Amino acid sequence: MKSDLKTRHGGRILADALAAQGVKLAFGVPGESYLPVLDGLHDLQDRLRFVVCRQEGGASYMAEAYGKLTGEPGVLFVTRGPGATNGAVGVHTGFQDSTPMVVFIGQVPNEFAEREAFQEIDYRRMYGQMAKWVAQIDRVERIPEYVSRAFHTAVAGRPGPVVLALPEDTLFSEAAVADVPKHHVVRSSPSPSQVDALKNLLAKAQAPFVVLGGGGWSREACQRLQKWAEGNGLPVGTSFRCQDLFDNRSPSYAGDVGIGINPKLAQRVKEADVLLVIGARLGEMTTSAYTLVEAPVPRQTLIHVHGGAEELGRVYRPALAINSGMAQFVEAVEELAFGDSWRGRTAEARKEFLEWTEPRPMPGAVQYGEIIRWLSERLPEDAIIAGGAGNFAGWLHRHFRYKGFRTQLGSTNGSMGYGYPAAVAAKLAEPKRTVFALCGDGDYLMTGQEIATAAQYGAAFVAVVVNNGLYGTIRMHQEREYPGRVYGTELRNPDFAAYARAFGGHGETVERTADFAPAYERAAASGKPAIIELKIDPDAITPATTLSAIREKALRSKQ
Ligand SMILES: Cc1ncc(C[n+]2csc(CCOP(=O)(O)OP(=O)(O)O)c2C)c(N)n1
Ligand SMILES: [Mg+2]
Repeated sequence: MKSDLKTRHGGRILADALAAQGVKLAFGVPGESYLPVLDGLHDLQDRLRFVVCRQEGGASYMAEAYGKLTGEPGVLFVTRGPGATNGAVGVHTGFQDSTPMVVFIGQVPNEFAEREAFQEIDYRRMYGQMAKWVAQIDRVERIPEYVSRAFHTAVAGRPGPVVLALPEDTLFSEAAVADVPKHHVVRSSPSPSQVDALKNLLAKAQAPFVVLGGGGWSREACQRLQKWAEGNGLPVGTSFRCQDLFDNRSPSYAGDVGIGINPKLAQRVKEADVLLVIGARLGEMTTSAYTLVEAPVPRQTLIHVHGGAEELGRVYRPALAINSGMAQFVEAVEELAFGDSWRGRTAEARKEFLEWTEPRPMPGAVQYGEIIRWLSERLPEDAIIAGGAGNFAGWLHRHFRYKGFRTQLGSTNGSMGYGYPAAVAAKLAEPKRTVFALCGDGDYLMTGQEIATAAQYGAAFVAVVVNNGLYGTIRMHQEREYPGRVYGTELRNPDFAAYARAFGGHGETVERTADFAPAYERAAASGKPAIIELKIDPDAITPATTLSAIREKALRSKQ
């Protein structure tokens, strides 16, 4: 049949391969290293949109957020050397977040390989630790095979990023090859004996606790798991920045097992006799630096369910290890019933959650916790909340109630600058849903120029920039370790509202709590990318304490 195949250049073969994999959006910054790909994409514009961004850091976060939101691999194109290095942050984020991604990087022509040619890097070595698989496509006729493998690998087991380097000669050469059909999502299921073992362990439990997290979930799997947990009166927590895996309004929801955890919840996790961990990796942030669950053999009877076989037993030696996809696990256990004996403890945990998440007064004219609570009630149930990293996010984690699957986009690697581009990607992927971004002043300016991308593609959403004039998180640690010796943590900021307007967006500045709601309504109605600068008192460093209190305590302890 070979004779029926049309001859195409490598760029077109690649573009067609992406279309065959079902790709609808790709993000990137162009480079002369992959011109044939742009030429190939040129003809597919009605099916596959290439979103051109302003810096590869933002572009890579967009691809990551797209993968996280949709479950389909987020696709990123960056040029060699500088593009590849700028784009690394989203790949690292995707790796730690178990997000499917396929990243394409330009590469020097094979005839110049290994000479340290212009912008040459060996991506296998550079990305080796941040990706599930890194390869280089050296022969044009093998492009469909590599792309098919890349998509299969990105979504299989524990999802994650895959990197493919594209030497110039591969892209410019021509071949007559067939496309490969769309990838399968390969996930395993629990065996009947594992389900029996789980049943026996849980049946004996007096104080079980469930932690949900990680990648590979679906809306339906979350809903069915919630029904099972509620039916059995099981208490459920969510791992760091995975708060949207369980409706926070459920009587079974006990809170966020992440950074700045409710001490009462931490105690519950520690004292659980059976800890059922579904999908979470049990990383440093989720375990409060490996104290809630001790490595390598936890005190709790640990049932660990994970999509990646290699993850099971890597840090923790579980009593029962189940290698399974999330939906497959839910399907296997949802008929198991355990009676009502856990309900009393779950109701207590719920009460503690409600107490913990009540906003408390903080210094200054802006009560930021109340604003988050207002947003939690004002935004539609399916609104997507994208957040960056910094202490400002602590209020979001504590006071916002996530109501359903993929209403949260965050970086579990604590990577600053994530929220804004993640929101751009979310709005482009799901234009009908309300999108909201929460950024810090330091955090926002890491990728804030992507407001140009939002304006260019008509991604209208509201972003709040919480301005405390500080790299506040670092200042907090600085005051704790070296009280009064402030250095390298202060910021002199632009007028963020004017910045938004300069890009064709809408700008607001809020300095009092009561002004927030009308500013939000104006911003949301503007139909433009909007920024609300929220000026908070720099002393209000966390939802629970002040910088001055931290400094005084540290000074006292050093006396
Ligand atoms: C890309 C990146 N660089 C540096 C850090 C270290 N870091 C963590 S939080 C933080 C400060 C965040 O500042 P801001 O966004 O203003 O939030 P705030 O803590 O003031 O609320 C820094 C520098 C990081 N997490 N990610
Ligand atoms: Mg700040």
